[in-house]
Amino acid sequence: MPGQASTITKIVARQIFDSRGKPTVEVDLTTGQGMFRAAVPSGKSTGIHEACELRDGDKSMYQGAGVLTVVKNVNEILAPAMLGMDVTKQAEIDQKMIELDGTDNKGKLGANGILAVSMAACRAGAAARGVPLYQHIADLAGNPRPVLPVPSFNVINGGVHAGNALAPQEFMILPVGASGFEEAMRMGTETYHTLRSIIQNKYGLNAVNVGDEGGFAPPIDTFEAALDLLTEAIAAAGYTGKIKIGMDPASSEFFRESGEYDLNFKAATNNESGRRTSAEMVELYKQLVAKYDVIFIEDPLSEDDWAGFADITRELGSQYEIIGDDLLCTNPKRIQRAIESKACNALLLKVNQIGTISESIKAVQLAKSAGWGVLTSHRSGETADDFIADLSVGLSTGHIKSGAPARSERVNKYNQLIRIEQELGSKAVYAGDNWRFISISA
Ligand code: 2PG
Ligand code: MG
Repeated sequence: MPGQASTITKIVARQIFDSRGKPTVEVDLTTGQGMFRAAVPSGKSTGIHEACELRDGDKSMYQGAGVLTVVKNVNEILAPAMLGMDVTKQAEIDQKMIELDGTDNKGKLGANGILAVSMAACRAGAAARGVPLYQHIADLAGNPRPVLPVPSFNVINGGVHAGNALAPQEFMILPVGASGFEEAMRMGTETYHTLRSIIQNKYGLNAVNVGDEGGFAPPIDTFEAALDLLTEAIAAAGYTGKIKIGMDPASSEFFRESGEYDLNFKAATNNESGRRTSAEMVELYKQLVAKYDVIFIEDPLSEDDWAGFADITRELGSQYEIIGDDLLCTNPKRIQRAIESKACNALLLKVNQIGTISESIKAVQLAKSAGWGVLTSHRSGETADDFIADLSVGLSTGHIKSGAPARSERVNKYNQLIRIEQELGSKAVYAGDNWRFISISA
């Protein structure tokens, strides 16, 4: 029998609201140690191969986006079945929920409900063992070296996250040259505020309104215009060479049935001049990385453009990180296919794409065993839950993206990393130049 400290005595779910004002799921899980809470995020540029985020579909409430069915599933199906289980046994807890759901994509009970329980159980497991959450996660993964990630601040927002005409979704800055996480925050926030002034001077006050992830959404419509702004801001802040650039075009959002990409997909009048083939997109990226200080491209091509992904990885993969987000959906089966077909060389880790912590750990282990990088990620719809901060340290993912250094649902992940760095003291290791690959095998 597990000791009382690690035994689940109660699970209660409720509907709360995310950073876009959309319903999402929160769970309180109780053991002899107390109550442990977790809330799940929600994406907008979601991949079609993600685990099922179950919504009520009742159009008379929340435009169909309610999660009351999931709340009921947790309270009436998962909770009674899991009472008495041991929270230090994360794999058993997650396996039990996978079996109770019984589908491939967690579509019966909802991955959003299952994930909330999985995260809350993980927190309870750490408390039962008397260790910090990042250490508990490191132990679950057999990682002997927890490392603080480089923050990847999304400072220019486009795509479906912003009300401008810019097709690519995210332009990020990474202080790889910082000596530690706190210094990375200083470099990132100074550059963010410098960028604000530059944008205001060029485009006026309206242009410094922000998108879903706290980055500015100026009236620009090309990759080059965004990258010029970042390059100027990094230089003006005094960090040239120390802050690098990452981008997430999230190109599934502008991939058309015709097999082409549409860089004008948000333009008021679209004259089709923005149409590009997969090969033309690869050519565009080659020109961009030659001109700007870019270190990674996430989802350069669409979620099922396996051939395009293999092309760009062959062309640029030795020097640059090519990250699969919609392509992989944190799904070990898709990761395996990408390893075999050399479709990318890094995983975007989003826990709600797969739905349990154990499967997320498996996905990272698989990616790392192939020598890939891993970028821990938030979703564009977030909550105050800062679980992914500890996750990134526990799995030594080398970098984390949690939006701009603005808006509490973004900054609270970065703030938790400041706390972890302080707690580790002289034992803290910052990924820095090592952001791309950190082994987690013993
Ligand atoms: C992405 C994410 C997070 P969303 O594409 O990487 O930045 O966006 O959560 O909308 O899928
Ligand atoms: Mg993405």
